Parts: sequence; C-alpha cells; structure tokens
Amino acid sequence: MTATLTDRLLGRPVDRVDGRRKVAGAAPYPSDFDLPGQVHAALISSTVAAGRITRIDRSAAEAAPGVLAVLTHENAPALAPPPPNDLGSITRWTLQDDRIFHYGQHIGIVVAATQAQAQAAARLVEVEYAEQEPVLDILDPRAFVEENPYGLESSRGDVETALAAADATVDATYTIAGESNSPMGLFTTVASWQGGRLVVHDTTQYPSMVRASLAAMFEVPERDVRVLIPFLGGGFGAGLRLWSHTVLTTLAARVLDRPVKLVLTRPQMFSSTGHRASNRQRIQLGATDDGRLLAIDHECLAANGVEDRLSSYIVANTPAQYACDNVATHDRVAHVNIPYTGFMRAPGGAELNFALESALDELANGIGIDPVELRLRNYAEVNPVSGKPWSSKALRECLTVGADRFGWSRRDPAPRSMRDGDWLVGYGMAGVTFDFYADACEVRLTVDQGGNATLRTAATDIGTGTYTIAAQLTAELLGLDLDQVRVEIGDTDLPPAPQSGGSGLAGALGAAVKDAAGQLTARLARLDGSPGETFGAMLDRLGLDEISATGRSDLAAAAGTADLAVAGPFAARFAEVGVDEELGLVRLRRLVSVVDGGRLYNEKLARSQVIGGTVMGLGMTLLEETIVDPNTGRIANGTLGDYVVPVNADVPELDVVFVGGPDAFTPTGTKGLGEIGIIGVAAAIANAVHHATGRRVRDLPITLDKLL
Ligand code: MCN
Ligand code: MOS
Repeated sequence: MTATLTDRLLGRPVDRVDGRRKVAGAAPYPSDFDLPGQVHAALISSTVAAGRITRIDRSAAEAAPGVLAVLTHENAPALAPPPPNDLGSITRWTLQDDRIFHYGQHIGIVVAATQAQAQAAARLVEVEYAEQEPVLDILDPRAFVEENPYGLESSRGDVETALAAADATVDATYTIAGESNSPMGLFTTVASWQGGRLVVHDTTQYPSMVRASLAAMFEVPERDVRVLIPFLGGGFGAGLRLWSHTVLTTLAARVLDRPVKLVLTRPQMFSSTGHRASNRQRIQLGATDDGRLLAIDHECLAANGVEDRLSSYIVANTPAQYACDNVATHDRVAHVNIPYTGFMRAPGGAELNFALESALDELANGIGIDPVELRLRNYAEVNPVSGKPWSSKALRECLTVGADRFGWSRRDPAPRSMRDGDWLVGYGMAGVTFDFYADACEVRLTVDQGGNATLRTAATDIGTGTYTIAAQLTAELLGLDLDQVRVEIGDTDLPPAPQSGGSGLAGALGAAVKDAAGQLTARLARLDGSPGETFGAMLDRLGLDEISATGRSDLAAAAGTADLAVAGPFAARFAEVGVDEELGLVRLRRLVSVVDGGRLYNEKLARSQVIGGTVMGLGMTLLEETIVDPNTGRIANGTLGDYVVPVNADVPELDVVFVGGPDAFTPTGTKGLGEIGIIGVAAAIANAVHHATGRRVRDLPITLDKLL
C-alpha cells in the first residue's frame, strides 16, 4: 500500500460528513456551550467616537439584581500585552486606560446571573466623556496617514516614462465602501478557569493564535490554555483576529473564578469583529494602441482604526497580475475613529481586482479591443515578479472556456446596444489572479485495531468542509472507506494548525495528512506484511492496539525556495446584468465562473465555496455598505435589517466550472478556493453595467442613486 492520490474518493462530491449533525442540531456552536456554575456577561460600549472617559459610575449597575461584577478601566486588573502576530495586532487593549478611539469601543463588562440581568445592568453604568470631534473620513486632512506602513509598496521599470510614451492611458479612481462580514453565528466566548487551566470556547478561525495570545496576556503557559471551536457559524475573516470581547470575558471569568459566557449582540458584531476597510484606489494604465500594457500605477488609501496595525493588502498582489514591464504600487493607511477593521473574504485581492479589472475595461473601451482579448494579450506566462514559471496556471482556459459557456461572442461591444423589454442588458467580465498562502500545520493520524483511522489537529471547519475533506483525503491515502475515518478538530490540545484563512488551510492540512499517511504506509511496508494486508490485520499480528504518525507541512517555507512561482487559484467571471434605467435598478441575470483551483478535494464543496463567494461578491457590488454616521462615528446600519446582504431573490443561476489540473508545487496538487469566489464579481458586474448603460460606476456598492 502506498499513500497515493487517486480519484477513488478524492475530488468526489460526497456529502458533508458532519451534515447530519448540523441539520439535527447536534453540532455544538460556541453559543451552545453552557458550563455548570456559568454566569453571563454583557458589554458596556462607548457612545462617543473620540475623547476620554471623565467619569464612569458603576454603583447603580453593581446594585442591580443578579449582578456579580462590573469591570471598567478603573477596577480591571492589568493585562500583559498580546504577542504580535502576523494577522495584525491591536496595539492597545480596552480597559487599560480612559481613552476612546471609536464608537462602540468596549469600556466595561458586566457579569450577572442571567444574560438579561447583565444586559439591563450594563445600561445602568453612567459614563461621562470629554468628547473630541472624531476624524472619520480617510480624506479628512486631520487623519493620521502612514505611508507604506507594511512595506507592501514595490516598483519595477519606469512607470512615469512608460505612461508618457503610451498610445492610450487610463487614470481613474475607484472607491469601495466599508463592509461587514455578517456571519450568521453571533460571536461567543465561554471562558472558565478550571484549576489553573483556562478553557475557552471561542468563535475563532484561528484557535492556536487565540491560545497563544491569551496565554501571554494572562501570563500562563500555553499548555494551560485550551481553546475549543468544533463548529463555527461562519467567519468570512471576522474570526482571524483576537478581539476585545474574548479577552474581557476571560478576564471576568478570572476575577469571579466562575465560567462566564458572552454572546455578542448583532449590532455589537458590527463594531467588535472587524470589517473590510473602506478604500480609495487610483489606477493609471498605459498601453500601446493594440492593447499591450506598458505601465500600471496603483495607489491605495485604506481606512484603519486608531492605534491599530493591520495591513489592507490591496496593493500586495498588483505586480503579479499581468505581463507588464513597468509597475509601481503606493500604499497609504489612514487611521480614523472607526471600529477596528479586519479581514473580510479575499482582503486586498477583492478590492484590487475591482479597481484594476474595471480600469482594464475602460482601456479596452478606449482603444476598441475586446476585453477578453485584452487580458489574453497581457497574459503573464511566467510570474512577472520572480520570472519563474508558475506551479500551475489555467487562467487562459478560464478566459476562453468562460467566454464560450457564457456566449461572449453574442456581445455587441457598443454600450446601450442590448435590450430585453424595458431592461438595458449588459455583458461584463473580469480575470482573476489570486495569491498563494499557507502556514505550517501538524496532524496526528492514528489507525486502530478495528482498521479505523482518527485524524487530530487544532484546525477549524468554519463552514468550508474541513471535516469532510480531511476524512476524504485520509481515507483515500490509507485505502479506507469514508466512514472508517474520524476527524477531531477545533481543539488546541491537538497538534497545532494554522487558521482557516487566506484560503490556506485545506492545502496546509492536506500536505500534513499526506505526510502522516505516507509515514504510516511506509511503516506498514517495512513491517513485512503480506501484500494487501489491512492495518487491522497488521496490528493484530504485531500485538499493537494502534499505530500513529505525526505529519507536518510548511508550504510557505518550501515556496520560498522553490524553482517555481507558487501559484494561487485563477478565475474568470462573466456577468450579464439588466438595468432598469428609470429606477436605476441593477439585476444580476446570470454569472459564469470558471475557476482553476488545482486538484479539487471535493467537487461539491469546492462548488459551494465558489457559489458562496459569488453571492458575497454580489453583495459587495450592489448592496453592502457599512455606514458610519459622519457626525457621531456610530455605525448607523448595524443590524441585518439595515445592512443589506443578498437574499435568494437577488441571486440568479450561478454557473461554476473548474478547469486546470493538479498544481505542481503542493503535495496534494490542490490550491485554495475559499476566497476566489468573491474576487472578480464586482468588476464583472460593474463592467456589465457600463456595457448596459454607458455609465461607469467606480464606486461600490452600485446603488440605484448612482445610476439615476
Ligand atoms: N476545497 C476543495 N478543493 C480545493 C480547495 C478547497 O474542495 N482544491 C474546498 C474544501 O471544502 C475546503 C474549502 O474549499 O474546506 C476551503 O478551502 P481553502 O481554500 O483552503 O480555505 P480555508 O480552509 O483556509 O478556509 C478559509 C476560507 C476563507 S479565507 C474565508 S474568508 C471563507 C472561506 O474559506 N470563509 C468562509 N469560505 C467560507 N465558507 C463558509 N461556509 N464560511 C466562511 O466563514
Ligand atoms: Mo479569510 S478573510 O482569510 O478568513
């Protein structure tokens, strides 16, 4: 037996192995955990966006029924700072002093016997502020702006000269509103100190990071912190950072020495778990009159909270998009009095794509060349930054297969040339080049006497299908059936795993599983078994109860020294919209996505990822906008009634096709797929709106007022 990949199980569209548990209500989400002796917390939040607290009176709250503790900056024990981490650390912790940086900032936590008592008491805390006028707009001259704070800027060639020599140029500025992740599951923390050991059920995509952070802040060894998250009701990036509510709940549990549970309210989700930063991008393109790109200049200004450090990544991947000798990027971050920003599906990549792929459409229109042809003419055959061949790239197939399936040739290039009754009809497209990401991962794989395998790792399944693909891959490699594999994840007492993030978990985990399975099968081969001997028979013969191996992967490290340019996924999106000119209404009528994700773990889950991402992209393009009140800094639409996400009626049939073969770099041949679904949707739709109406909307979301 050798641990090889076939299509016996791998890639098959099998149902989720945890599907029944989920629909039967037997999959516990963080808010489902209740511990003996547990009490409940509620947060006290700032009602101003900038200034200082001059008085905070706990007495009425402390006297309220059921109240056990009220912690504010005046009486909360100090904490050590969290360790820096690559996902951006919030440099200043709540309750450390009296300063206010944003509306909704947590300024205290109330603990009571019941949730209702805690919430009622939180309202009784009297707070007075020395209020300052908040700076809320990234263009406000008072905003503190950092130039190139994360070293993301780059340049090759001579952009200025190339722009001056170009036959055709585009110089356009695109803006994207802030957006909120809005997962269904309200973020929850249930913290308890059990005999010196901290056990935390926490909504997070990155339990290993939460463990390391809490260990440092509460000054206990990492082995004495256990973070549990077996199921998560969606994150979309909101669960990638350590948030203040997790720390405050843990602190309250420590002070009271009782389990404390906190469930954020929906409005608190908007101000406590990050959001996609509003941003403004200027793109300058220079090209020959036959559409060869001579220069790309990309300038970005993105919002960030005050005293926050989190890159927006928007310009990071610009240099790798197209074959072009002269490319420069400029990155600026404006710190304003808004709730902390965070990660939201394809952070950076989705924003970059909207601006660049819109600008390319403007260029195509300007010089009269077909938009698909323009992408093909500037196709990056090798990675334009390193000059190395790609580990895989089927973007050309994405473009040509997509054009074919969509019926792109039926497009009359003239704007306003296509109609369906009262609706103006438009076709638009975008190409997508995303980056590769992976972090180190470890798994423990055990096979027992019964011939059943158990895979253990601290990874999470945030709705993506980690349980299922881990079982599929393990079964595939060990020659087992799917129901012979058990997957235990979401527990930091298990081997350390990276975050479910950056579309990187499935690849990192898969490589570690392959390593472990390879060790087990090699050991079996050495143990002189008869050909085809099962694990069960072998263990029986050797008198062993079980056999285990620890598998590891560190793909990012390996990528650094590879001869290949390690590729992320690629895609092309083709959108048809209808625009009702009198009402300004835009309807997505159909959308074709052709995606190169390398080898697929599970065709059904992969498709679901792309569909889910596409729906989120539709929200980003036409509906979603986190509105900060320009006077108070309060998020004015922080409920799911006011923050509008797509519903079924907004979503037409979405065609998803996969192209390309196994990637030459990753041990599993797979590439990430969790984020690519959102990228390119905005540009494809905006380009289609232009084709339908002749109006170029450079400002997301494309709401009806922008078309009237
Ligand atoms: N997959 C596959 N074949 C591949 C790659 C992936 O079948 N070649 C499928 C698998 O089911 C895998 C999933 O796609 O579990 C995602 O894999 P990957 O691209 O490695 O992404 P991660 O596991 O790191 O998940 C995070 C990613 C990100 S960054 C966001 S944001 C996001 C996303 O996944 N948030 C999600 N998809 C989400 N889906 C749900 N339901 N909920 C979220 O919060
Ligand atoms: Mo995804 S935004 O990296 O969780």
